[in-house]
Amino acid sequence: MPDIKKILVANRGEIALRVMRTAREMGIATVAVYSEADRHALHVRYADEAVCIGPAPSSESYLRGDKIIEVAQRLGADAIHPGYGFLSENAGFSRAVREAGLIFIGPSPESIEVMGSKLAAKKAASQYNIPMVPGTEGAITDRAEAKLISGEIGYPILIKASAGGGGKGMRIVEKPEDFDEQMDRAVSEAVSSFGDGSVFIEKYITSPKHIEIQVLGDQHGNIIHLFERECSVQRRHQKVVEEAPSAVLTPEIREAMGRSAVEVARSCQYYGAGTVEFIVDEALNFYFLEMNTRLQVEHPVTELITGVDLVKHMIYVAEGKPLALRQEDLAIKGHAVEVRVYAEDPATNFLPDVGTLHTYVRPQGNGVRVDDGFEQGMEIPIHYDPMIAKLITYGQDREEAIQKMIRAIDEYQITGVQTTLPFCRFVMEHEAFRSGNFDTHFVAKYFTPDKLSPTPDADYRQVAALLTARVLEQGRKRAALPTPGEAPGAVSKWRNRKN
Ligand code: MV4
Repeated sequence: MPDIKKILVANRGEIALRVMRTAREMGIATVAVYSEADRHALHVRYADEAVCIGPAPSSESYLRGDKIIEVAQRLGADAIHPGYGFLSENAGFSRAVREAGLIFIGPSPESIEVMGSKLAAKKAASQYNIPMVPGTEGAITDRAEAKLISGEIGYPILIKASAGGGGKGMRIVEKPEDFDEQMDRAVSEAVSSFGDGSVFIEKYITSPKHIEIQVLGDQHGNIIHLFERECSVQRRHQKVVEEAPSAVLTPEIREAMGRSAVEVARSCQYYGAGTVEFIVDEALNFYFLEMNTRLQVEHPVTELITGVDLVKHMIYVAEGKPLALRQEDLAIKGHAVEVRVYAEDPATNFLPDVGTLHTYVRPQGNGVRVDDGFEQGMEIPIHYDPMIAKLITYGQDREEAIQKMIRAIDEYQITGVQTTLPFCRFVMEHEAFRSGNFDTHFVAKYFTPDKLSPTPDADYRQVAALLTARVLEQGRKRAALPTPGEAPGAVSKWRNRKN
C-alpha cells in the first residue's frame, strides 16, 4: 500500500485534534468534517481543509458514512481515521471505506464483526488459552439447562446480552428463585435495545477491577501489547479516572495478561490499535470480557508510560508497514493518571450542564497534558458527548502523578458550566483510591455530593441535588433497575503493590 498523504478524520472534538496533530507531525495533510453545530470548533480550524457534512444531530452528520466517504474521495484523501465512538466500530463503514479504494485506519471489518458480538468473541478466544469467567458456552436456548448450569457455577450469576455494551442488557441473579424473572427481563431488554435477544450466563464476579490491555497489530500477523490501564473508577459504565500502570498488578500477572491479550487479538487476526478488557478479582485472577476495536478515550495514559504515539503506529500499520515496535523494547516508565472533565454537575447526580465556557484556562507545567477541543468563549453543544477535556498527568511514580493531578485540577479554571473537576479531586484525595484498594463499585460505595469541597453557590446546588436525587431515586424504584453493589461494610482485599 502507498504511503498516506492526506487523512480525513471522521470525528470531532478532542480526538479529531489528537489525530490531526500526529498526522501533521508526519507531514500528512488533514481534512476535517463537521456538523452545523461545530462550525467554529477547533478541529475545523486546525485542519488543512474542512467540509460541513450536515445538521447537528450525529445521525445526520458524523454518522453519515456515505457522505464522509464522498468527501474523502472528492478532496483526494487516501485514508480515514474514525477516532472513537461514531463510526469507529462499524464494520459496514470500515468495509465501505475499503470498497471506495480508501484506507481505513483501524482493524478489518471481520475483526470488528467478531468482537462486536460478545458470544462470537468468546468463541474465537476459546480456541486459545485465555482465561474466561465460568459460564455458558453459547447463547441460551434451553432455559432448564441454563438453570442447571447456573446452579453448577454458583450464584450470583450474571445474564449478559451478546450484542450488549456499556453494561446494557446485564442482569444479576442472586438466587435460583429469581432466575426466570431476570431472564425474561434480560431477553426483552436485549431485544428492545439491540434487536437481538441472544443472552449468555457468567458467574458474577462481585468486586472486580476493570483492567484493560492496549494491543497493536500489523497486517503481517505481528501483535504486541503496551501494558495495562486501570479503569475501575466508573459511574454507570462511564469511565471517570484511568491510570497506567495498575497499582495492584505484579510483573508476573502483568505479563500473563499481556500475553492473553495478544492471544485474543490473534484469535481474530487483529491489526491496528485495540483494547482487550479484563476483569480482575481480589485474588488477582483475570478474565477476558470483551475487546474494543478502536482507539480508546484513555489511550494517552499508555502513551505517557511507554513513550509511544499510538496514532502514529495506527497510521504505519494501516499503510501496510510492519510494526516498528518490538515487545522486548517496550517498558513501563513512570505513572500516568487521566481524569475526564465533563460538563456535568456532580451535585445534581451528574446531569449534563452544557452552555458557554465563560472562563476556560487550562492547567500547564511539568507533567501535564490536556487533550481538549474547546477555547474560552465557546459553547459546548448539547448534541454530543459533554466531555470538555481529558486531563492527564505524568510522574515518576503513582504518588507524583496524583499530586500533579490535584495541582492541575486546582489550576484549571472553568466557569459558565459545572464540571466533574471537583468530583475528580474527590477521587484523587480518597483513601481507597490512594491505596489502590478499590474496585468498580468505588463511586457507588464512597461518593455522595456532600463529599465535594464547597463551591461558592453550594447552598443552592445542595438543594437542587437533594431534589434531583429524590426524583431519580423514585424513578429507579419504579423501573426496579439493578444497583449492583456489595454488602455494606464489605472489606476489599486489594493492595497497592509497589513494583
Ligand atoms: C461482569 C462483571 C462481573 N462479573 N462480568 C460491565 C460492562 C461490561 N463491559 C462488563 N461488565 C461487567 N461484567 C462478570 N462475569 C461486572 C461488570 C461490571 C463492570 C465491569 C467493568 C467496569 C465497571 C463495571 C461496573 C459494573 C459491572
